[in-house]
Amino acid sequence: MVNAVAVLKGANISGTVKFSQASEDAKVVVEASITGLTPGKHGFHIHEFGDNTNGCISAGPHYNPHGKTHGAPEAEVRHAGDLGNIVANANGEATLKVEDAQLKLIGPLSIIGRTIIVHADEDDLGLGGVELSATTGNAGDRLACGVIGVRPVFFSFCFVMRVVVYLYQDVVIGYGQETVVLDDVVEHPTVVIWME
Ligand SMILES: [Cu+2]
Ligand SMILES: [Zn+2]
Repeated sequence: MVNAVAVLKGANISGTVKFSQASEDAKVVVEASITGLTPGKHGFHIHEFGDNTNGCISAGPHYNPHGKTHGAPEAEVRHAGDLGNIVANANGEATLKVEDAQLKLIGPLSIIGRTIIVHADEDDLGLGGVELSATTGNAGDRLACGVIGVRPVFFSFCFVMRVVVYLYQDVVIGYGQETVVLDDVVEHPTVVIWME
């Protein structure tokens, strides 16, 4: 499991985008929460570089390791970084939860260290019929961006306790007892209790 996060910052916009991938061939789960947008659709992409020295501009073009043209997230022909649009409600708040088969956190095509950007306008998903449709979806200005970095993997308290009990089960079973012959009864008695 690899987890990542980007903190989006713009003039009036803030938000977080979390990513996780269980294995290199698994889909990447993307969960975004953004505030301060104008209501409606906003282009949402991963751009090639994690370089924000000149603001979101220096993040470069859409991340496109396979040399394809711009497209919708569900299209076969798309940039790997094409996540389509995120839709803000009347209060300017947008949330998104998707699973994506072309993004990677694990392996040579990892998006960690690249930039995620939310745009001023709607991404036309390559279908707008103008010159920029094929490269950017004509999504307009880069309103907010953040570099995707490694996020720690947290386990629940119960999960951690199960692991501890499993590792130290012989100690736990033997504590305060003169003779312990539990192995004949059930192989991992304490684990059975904790799994309930
Ligand atoms: Cu973009
Ligand atoms: Zn694109």
